[in-house]
Amino acid sequence: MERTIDLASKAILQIAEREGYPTIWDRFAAQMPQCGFGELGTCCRICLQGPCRVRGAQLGACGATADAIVARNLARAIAAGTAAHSGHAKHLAHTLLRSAQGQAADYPIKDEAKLKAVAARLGIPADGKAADELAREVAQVALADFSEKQTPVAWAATNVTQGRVETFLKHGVMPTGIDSAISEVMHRTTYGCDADPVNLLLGGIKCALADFAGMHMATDLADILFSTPKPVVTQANLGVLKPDAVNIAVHGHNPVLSDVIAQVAHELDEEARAVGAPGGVNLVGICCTGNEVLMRHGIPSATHSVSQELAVLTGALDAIVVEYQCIMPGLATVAECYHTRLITTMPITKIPGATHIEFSEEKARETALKIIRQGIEAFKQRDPKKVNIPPHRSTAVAGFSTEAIVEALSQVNAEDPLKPLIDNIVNGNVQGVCLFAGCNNVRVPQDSSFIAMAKELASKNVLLLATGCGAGAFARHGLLTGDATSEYAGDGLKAVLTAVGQAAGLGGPLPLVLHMGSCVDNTRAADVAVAVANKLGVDLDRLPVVASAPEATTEKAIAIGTWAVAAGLPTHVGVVPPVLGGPAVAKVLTEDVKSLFGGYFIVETDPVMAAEKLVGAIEERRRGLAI
Ligand code: BF8
Ligand code: SF4
Repeated sequence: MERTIDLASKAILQIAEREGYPTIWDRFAAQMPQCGFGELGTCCRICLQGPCRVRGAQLGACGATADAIVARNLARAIAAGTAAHSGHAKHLAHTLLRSAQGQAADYPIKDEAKLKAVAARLGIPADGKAADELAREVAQVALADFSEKQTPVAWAATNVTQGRVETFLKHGVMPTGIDSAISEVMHRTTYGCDADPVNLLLGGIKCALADFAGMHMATDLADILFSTPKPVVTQANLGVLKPDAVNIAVHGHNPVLSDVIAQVAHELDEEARAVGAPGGVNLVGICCTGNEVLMRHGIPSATHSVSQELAVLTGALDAIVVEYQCIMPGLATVAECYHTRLITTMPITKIPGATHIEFSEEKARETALKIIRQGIEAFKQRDPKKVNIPPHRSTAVAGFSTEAIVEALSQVNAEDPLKPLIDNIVNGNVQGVCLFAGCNNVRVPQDSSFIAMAKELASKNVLLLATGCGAGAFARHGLLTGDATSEYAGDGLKAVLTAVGQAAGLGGPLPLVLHMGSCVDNTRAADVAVAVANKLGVDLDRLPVVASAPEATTEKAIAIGTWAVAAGLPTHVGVVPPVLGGPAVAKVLTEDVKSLFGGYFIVETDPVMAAEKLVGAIEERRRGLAI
């Protein structure tokens, strides 16, 4: 099977092969054949009598059915994804609180307008309060959202339509605490608890809504602390590494460290020059923390997800600074083959072979400078003979927060910014909207499904949004540009993107795909959908809006997909999740859930077929609205 369709990745993989350096693709091949029970989701290791592996009507030793085992495993995956996203949010809530209490001087409130908007949404009066006071109240409401309480999680209940709130309450899936939703899943899936597959899935959905809340909170608080993104032009792919600069990559998810590194990196340009790097310090991003600094600072993106080791294999990366999530331990192995310093920074993410420099908000700036100096030190050991930077890099226009999209639309209609979008959906110029999210997956030739689906949907006049590593795939392949709009968009979509782009002063069309940020920023796309639904006076489950994770990998992606379904969206997954061993579970997820929430999963590994199915779902929604 082809490993990637990205030319830069192909070039580096050839070097890896020649030198015998192992990557994820080699280790994945060595795993073959993978365990059939695991693939089907019917392996249970929940108690010490296991592992139990069941097929068909067989039962685990305790009597658990295949469907119960599959549903338990799925619910636990959702809980893990929720824990990751909301752990990230909780971290930011603590940072905001410290900022408000004057204990984190490096974290001033950068976006007071966003602070006020978030406070208003939460029902916190802002009148006459200083920013710090308001920030403290917002941080306290955020932290209170984690524990069990009598009322719904504020970030879940205030960021969806009223119709969704009622639906969630009706089906008993409105979370009343983010951490408690996670621990409830762990409780009900432990030995001898919930054995009813449907009840387990509803528990998973409740937890997924806690995931939505945590993600939305992470986005809101990051905007307050680091500013809300605006359109920005940058570059993407391994060609953003520079032979004459100290190249430092930030990798992981939380901007609490990477944003500070982005703020101070150029202060050490002279030190970099002094060790023989005339280009100074060149900061690049990997994965979602890369997206965070790309959206707010225009920091170029080196690569994402499955190809992260390849950044090291260029021989030009001097340091790779990580915090948490999606950081492959394999990075330490490839870093050993070069001079690259792998630097871990968080107490919950240490990797054997890495240098650990613990990060704290109180000493953010100081730690950021110390970390950059590690890269400058490492540069001295760089072997120019081992440097192979592929020439490939693409222009990428990013920074499309909800606010930035509304701002662009307001250039067309200042009084009623959503009207041009809604009018064009109604008149069919824009048939619908697809949010592309999620990872690359070693099972899929890297980027292939994203690119094939996007071209197909764009030609059918579907407006495309993207986040996470999906946005990275589009960036690498030049789809975050107005040129891509001219080349691939259908006539109606092209006319709309051109009109808005011109009005917004871009001198050409908006990009074919609007990059909305990191994975937690999927909630920005949800905000757009909620605003459109409220304006139209219909609920989310009637909008011609769909979601797709064509190359999904992580438990976080499973949690996101699940809340997208609960939010009412037809949601495509391009890799087969481990649920097929539970036929009742598979049927609930792809069919029956529609009658409860309106959304449902579409599992389709062929990208062209997947695009067709999503167009079908959009057409069905359009018929429902009689447009
Ligand atoms: O949170 S898309 S591989 S980096 S999980 Fe991870 Fe998947 Fe990338 Fe961002 Ni999201
Ligand atoms: Fe086996 Fe039941 Fe234990 Fe799972 S919980 S390992 S099915 S005995």
